[in-house]
Amino acid sequence: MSTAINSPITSEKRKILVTCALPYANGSIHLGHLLEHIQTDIWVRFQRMRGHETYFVCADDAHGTPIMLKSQELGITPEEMISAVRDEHMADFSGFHISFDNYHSTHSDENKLFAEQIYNRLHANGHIKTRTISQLYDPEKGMFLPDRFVKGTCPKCKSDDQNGDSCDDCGATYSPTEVLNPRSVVSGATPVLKDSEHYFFDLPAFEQMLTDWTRSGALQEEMANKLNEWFEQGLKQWDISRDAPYFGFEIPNAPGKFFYVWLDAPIGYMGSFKNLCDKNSAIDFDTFWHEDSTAELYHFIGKDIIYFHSLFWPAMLEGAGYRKPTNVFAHGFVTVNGAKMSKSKGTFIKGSTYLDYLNPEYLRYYYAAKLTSRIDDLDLNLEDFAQRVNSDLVGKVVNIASRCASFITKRFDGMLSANIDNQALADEVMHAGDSIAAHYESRDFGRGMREIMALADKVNEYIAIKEPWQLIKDETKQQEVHDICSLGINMFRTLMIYLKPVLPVLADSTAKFLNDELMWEGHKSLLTDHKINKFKALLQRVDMDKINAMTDASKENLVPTTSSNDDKKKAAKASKKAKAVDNSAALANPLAVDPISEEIQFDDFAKIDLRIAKIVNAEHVEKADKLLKLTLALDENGSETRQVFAGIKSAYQPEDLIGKHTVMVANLAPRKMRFGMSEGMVLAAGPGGQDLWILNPDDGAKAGMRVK
Ligand code: NOT
Ligand code: ZN
Repeated sequence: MSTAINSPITSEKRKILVTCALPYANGSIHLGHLLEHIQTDIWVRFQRMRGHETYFVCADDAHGTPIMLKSQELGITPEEMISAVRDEHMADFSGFHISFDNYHSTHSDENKLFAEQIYNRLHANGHIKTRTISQLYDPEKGMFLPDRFVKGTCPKCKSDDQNGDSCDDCGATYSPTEVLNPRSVVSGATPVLKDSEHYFFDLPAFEQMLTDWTRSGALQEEMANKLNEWFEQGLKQWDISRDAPYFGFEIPNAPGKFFYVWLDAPIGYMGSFKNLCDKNSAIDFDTFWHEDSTAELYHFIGKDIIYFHSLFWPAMLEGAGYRKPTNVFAHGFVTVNGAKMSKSKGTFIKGSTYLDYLNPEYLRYYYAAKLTSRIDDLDLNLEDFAQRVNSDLVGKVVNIASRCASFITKRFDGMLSANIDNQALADEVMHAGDSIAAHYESRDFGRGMREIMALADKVNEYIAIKEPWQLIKDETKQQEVHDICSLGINMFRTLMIYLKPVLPVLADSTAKFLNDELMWEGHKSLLTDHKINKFKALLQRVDMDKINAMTDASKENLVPTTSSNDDKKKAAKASKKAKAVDNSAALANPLAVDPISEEIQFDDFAKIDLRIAKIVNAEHVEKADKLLKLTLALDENGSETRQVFAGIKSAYQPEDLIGKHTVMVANLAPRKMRFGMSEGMVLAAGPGGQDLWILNPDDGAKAGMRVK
């Protein structure tokens, strides 16, 4: 049963296609990438929750010179490399609960088809021009050198070892042909000038359309300013061809010429969406891309790639007869502890390293709490991060549930009261839905989070004033306790509905706890006379030790882990080279594999005495951040027990373990640990953190049984 308040029904159903920028297929996902993917994912989950037909697609950006060269360094084909990297990227994104509808690659049939089609249409419409240009060429390697692959002396300040296009010392920018004593980063050879015919996209022809387009929508203020600057400087033709050898798509009717990676990268959005449509016949490609489409199309990007998305891309779409984006949303860069992410400080943190130590929802929340709709940079201050998550999520939100739940379970048989103790408080929390939704919609997530936390403060204050833990002692106040705690649980539920786009997993465990789906519309009603389940700890506090361990491990990330020394040397060399050519990519060996575990003989296996044990006691171990101390009984009446220290604290509260059965290794030689003797092992499975499960045998199993 639920008690509804009156508020207008959400507006009509929208069709929304959302993308975020395509990560390059030669480096690992790091916390900088994740700002964008988390921002986009929150927005997408919010739209889905509101009932809009929303699709979220992405892909790896698989083409270009750096990818070609890196695969050569690794001694594998580019196809092998990009496929391994794509697997790695997908695993990282799923670890952070990024809910793509599709994750494709720009090196795909669909993308080739659209790249050729768009190019052919632009060509037929007279938007492709050719002319011969002169560029630096590596005579040893037999290839033209992109700017970043030339190094030399700065023509302005004469400082040595500067990039081909800009000087780190004096900040000058120049053309690579102006560099003094130039050398090729690829082979070390002195480059020579060489002529070649290039293909250009005639961007200036689209100036009027682009001006109109940028004024038609609600562009971010900083973006509008930037575009005005570019219009004032005058648009230039864009070089879209590269000469072989190049990893990419060959240009139709132009042997030896390839599309520049940035030509087919945005087309990758279409390619990925087409691939989704081909897998799901209910989604119609044209509905989203036809010239006259009324569906909405949004690109979330970093501030460094605005030019591509707000000039080249809309112009290409227009010139080829497709619709243009509804809007492009740019965000700033991530700094860590106030500075650029640094490998030596351990603040260049890969997504997978983060996941080894911390719950992804902490980061989702912290980014949400600091995101605005503007293009400002965002600082991930690691101490503030721990403090903010602990105080907001654990101390405010989850605290409401942990203060109220046990009374409901123990005293009121898990049933929420039929009464509403404080209608004014309930109304205030329920009515905030529209304003919080407006903050999500406008990507002002930080404001939304502040509003939610202010409500959580009010609810906590209400509970603190009422003191149900005192009232419970008075036999005549039982109904009051029931009503207070029921309202507390309801308010927790409403806040978790608001937080669901940010914290999908916490919302999921909350849904199970409350027997309720936490739909957006649910914020307008309360659960009364409703059965809930036993409360289990929903979220652990962030532990500063884990953060430190994560930054330590990030320092080690500089040398990728591989199975043999030879591989290590090779990978380190490749990494060094990659560093020289691509500072933006993390230095992972894409082919690093988990070491294969050692093979044992049947006799070795037979020695292991696996036994069902009953956990008769479990307790915290002082100063240990991972361990619980378990007392395991090898028979049902507990006459033979073993003491075991198990690293399962992140996943279990001691009180939840007592009375359970599990599987243990009973004949392991006792080991002296810092906290005492450990006389066995319990078996558990899972990636770690909260996702760790001790093996839980069937109900019929009794302590002492051998496991066969
Ligand atoms: N791989 C690029 C980058 O900066 C982003 C490509 C985004 C897709 O990491 N395209 N467009 N336009
Ligand atoms: Zn200089």
